[in-house]
Amino acid sequence: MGLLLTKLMAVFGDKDHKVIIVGLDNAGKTTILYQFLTKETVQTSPTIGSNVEEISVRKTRFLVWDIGGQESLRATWNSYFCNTEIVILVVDSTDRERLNVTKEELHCMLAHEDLHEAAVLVLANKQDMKGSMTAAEISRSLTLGAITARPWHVQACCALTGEGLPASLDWMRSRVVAN
Ligand code: G3D
Repeated sequence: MGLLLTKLMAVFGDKDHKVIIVGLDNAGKTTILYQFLTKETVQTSPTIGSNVEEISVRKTRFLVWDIGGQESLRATWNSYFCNTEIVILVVDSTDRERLNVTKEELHCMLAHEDLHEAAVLVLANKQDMKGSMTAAEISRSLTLGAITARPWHVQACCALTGEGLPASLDWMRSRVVAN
């Protein structure tokens, strides 16, 4: 009965589902968050501290925390982990040089006990740019296949046009409704 009630609450929107957006600085986190909200491209400045916004997807509500990605701020990421249901990792698909840093940050973060239950959505952003890596390349480089104990998904997208973002929201909704 309790489980049924929880599922119904997820479908009918009685609960906020906590989501964090992480990724290195300049990956496009803030642009994606505001695309989710407005479906318009916004002028951004580097995230200092965090932005939090509520997004509603067919009555399922997500409280989305955009956490700053500069090196000095990454040490504070774990203070946001508690009760997180979905981690969105935003990757600049043109940034081959720092993909290894992203991989290390991802796997270190997923080892944190507060994130053991969280699903992972990797957004391969900036697909509009020449020479960008494909979602499959990013998936391989981040060794996403090694994540076996939780649901994960990789989605190609372009935050400037919003391409790929509706599919991401659908996946997020399907995850929380499935739980
Ligand atoms: P962050 O929050 O991860 O630090 P931002 O990243 O959202 O501030 O974005 C960093 C820069 O990348 C911004 O450019 C933004 O417009 C750009 N950007 C974000 N997503 C895309 C995308 O899909 N394609 C392209 N071509 N650019 C993108 P500026 O010039 O303002 O620094």
